[in-house]
Amino acid sequence: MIQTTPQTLTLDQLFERINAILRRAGLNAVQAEALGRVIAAGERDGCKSHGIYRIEGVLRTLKAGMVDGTALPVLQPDDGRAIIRVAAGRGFSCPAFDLGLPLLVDRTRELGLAAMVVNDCTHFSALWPEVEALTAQGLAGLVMCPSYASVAPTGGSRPLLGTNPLAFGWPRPQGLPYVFDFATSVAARGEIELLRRAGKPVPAGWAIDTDGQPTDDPAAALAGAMLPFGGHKGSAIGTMIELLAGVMIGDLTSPEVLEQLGSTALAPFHGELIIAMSPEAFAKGRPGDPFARAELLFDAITGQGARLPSGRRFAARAKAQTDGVTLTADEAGQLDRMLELGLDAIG
Ligand code: NDP
Ligand code: PYC
Repeated sequence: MIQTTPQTLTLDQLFERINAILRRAGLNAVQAEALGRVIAAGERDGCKSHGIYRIEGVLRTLKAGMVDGTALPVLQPDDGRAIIRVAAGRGFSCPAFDLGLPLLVDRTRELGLAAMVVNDCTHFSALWPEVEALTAQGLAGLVMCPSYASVAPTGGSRPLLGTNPLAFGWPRPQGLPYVFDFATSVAARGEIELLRRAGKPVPAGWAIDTDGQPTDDPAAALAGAMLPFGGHKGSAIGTMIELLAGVMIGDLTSPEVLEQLGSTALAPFHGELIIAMSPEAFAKGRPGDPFARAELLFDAITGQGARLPSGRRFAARAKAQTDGVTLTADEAGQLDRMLELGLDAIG
């Protein structure tokens, strides 16, 4: 039955609903489980741009034959060194990350620093679930990936860089980790798509139209180019991500992704770089406990009335754990349609 009223779900019910939709659409159990957890976590944490809204894009990409929903990621032969490689096999990135995580954690504890390279994956998700998987193990993490050409470099006027997210996490022994996770464009592209659907204007400074002129029209912004955050600084960091998580790992850069995919309506296909560090190993032999010193810094930040990144997200999580997640009638109806019709729900 298609819902016509708002609906409140427990977190388990939300995951089960998403998982069922993904299985119905043809994802194997490994991929549906990994994607279901990440999408449900996005909705739980109030990250609408990477919550249930992304299911439609997953299904559209499957229907277009641009991702293999039956792929199983494969851990590449381990040479005992710092770089761990996982071949996603043209499946989604999330199960590939899950597969490589235990070895990445072991290797980081052994060497102090290790990295996971995920190749040949379709990637649509937020990065904080991966950073938090590392901080939960007492490790610091830095995660990045390209997307598809949609951001003009500062001084340019055409899409070239991706929205290239960058996430960092620091473990806090007594509490929730310090985590930031953001697009290197002013906002994630998903935010503009959500504004378009809501009929709302794009804030000033986010995007330019196809003539290179500032625009507040979401459709014109999506057709034109987004702008990097912080001007030339964001432009350079976005370029660094193209280099480290594209060129350096032998995978596609954002302009190459768009050329292969031919559309920004599908989830991008590229690689991902996850760097894990042991704070104790780096601080060895130096004065002070790195975790205690980090707390002094966090206290000084919040002591000025500033908030730590992820604070809003953690508050949304705590509320959702108690109250569940409320979907609008439109959202609940759309989930029902996707469960009933599978890939036929996608026009
Ligand atoms: P936001 O600008 O919404 O947030 C960026 C970060 O800044 C968050 O950690 C946020 O914490 C924090 N923050 C926001 N306001 C403050 C404040 N006043 N003080 C301190 N910290 C603050 O993120 P984006 O729109 O840039 O990105 C959203 C998501 O999109 C990310 O999760 C990213 O991974 C994802 N993304 C994925 C892509 C992909 O290719 N897979 C591409 C681009 C983006 P909080 O959440 O608590 O507000
Ligand atoms: O929101 O910019 C974005 C995005 C691109 C790919 C996945 N998310």
